[in-house]
Amino acid sequence: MVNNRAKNLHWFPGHMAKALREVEAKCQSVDIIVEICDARIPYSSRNPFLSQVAQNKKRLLILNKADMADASVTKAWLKYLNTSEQMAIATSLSSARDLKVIRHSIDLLSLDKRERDQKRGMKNRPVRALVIGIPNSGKSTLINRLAGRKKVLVANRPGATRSQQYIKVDQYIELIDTPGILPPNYDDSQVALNLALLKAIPMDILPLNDLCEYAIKILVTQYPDYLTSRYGETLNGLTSYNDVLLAISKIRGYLPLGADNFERAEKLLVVEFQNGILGTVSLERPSNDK
Ligand SMILES: Nc1nc2c(ncn2[C@@H]2O[C@H](COP(=O)(O)OP(=O)(O)O)[C@@H](O)[C@H]2O)c(=O)[nH]1
Ligand SMILES: [Mg+2]
Repeated sequence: MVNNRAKNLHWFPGHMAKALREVEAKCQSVDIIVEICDARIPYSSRNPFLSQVAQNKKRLLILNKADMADASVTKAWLKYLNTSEQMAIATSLSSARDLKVIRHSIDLLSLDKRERDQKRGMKNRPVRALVIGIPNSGKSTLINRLAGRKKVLVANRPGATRSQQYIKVDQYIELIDTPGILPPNYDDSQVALNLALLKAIPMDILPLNDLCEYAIKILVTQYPDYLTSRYGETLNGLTSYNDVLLAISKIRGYLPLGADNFERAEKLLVVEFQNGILGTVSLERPSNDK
């Protein structure tokens, strides 16, 4: 019953519309879009309105933080998300190899553009990319890792409302300097739970026990070994909210707080889940209704 208890789940349509207008304006001045989402929740961490504001642009979809996701599920997502309009790859931004894959993918996506340029006699015009995604998906990390020490301002073009600046990655690629921030779409309470459990939105937006209940449900149904390997064999076979939290409270010495006060154990479990301490997880799987 998250809907009734959710505290701050009001995303005003006006804010959403304004953010999307800003992204739309940025899209005008680039050749391709690099959209970045969370590999553990490729559905919940994408804004469904992006396709409306970024039409007719080639798109690279990056399933980031793949190091924290269930590898077999990520593989299934890639198969599902790779389409003729969109190239999908999975990355971990601390990996040098994955950064190479990103560059290579941008190269592939800009083949048409380079051919067009050549026909028009314009040689070596770099491909311009807008990095876009919801907060905390890894936009800044990606830009910094790609640009590295060579972070140079290469253009200052007057736009409709303010000037647009580009960061030179290398001879071939330029990134727009401010990433397009897409608002998370947390009208849907399931999406909000996914976002909060993976730190894509602040966890205090939702009641702690809703988050914890959801985490326990995922763990006992999909990753039962994680509970025992993190908190001990006494959790083996426990599936109910109370049983799991009581066991964790005992093991961690959080009792006596009163037998039904599990707040410390709830916090511990949610924070450890969020930080990937329990193990790699995927909260969403590709299916026909996604
Ligand atoms: N585990 C992991 N963490 C990442 C990865 N990419 C980014 N992060 C972390 O995610 C957080 C948000 O990244 P940031 O670049 O600030 O996201 P932004 O809000 O989209 O600009 C930071 O703590 C990053 O270190 C990744 O591939 N794997
Ligand atoms: Mg950022």
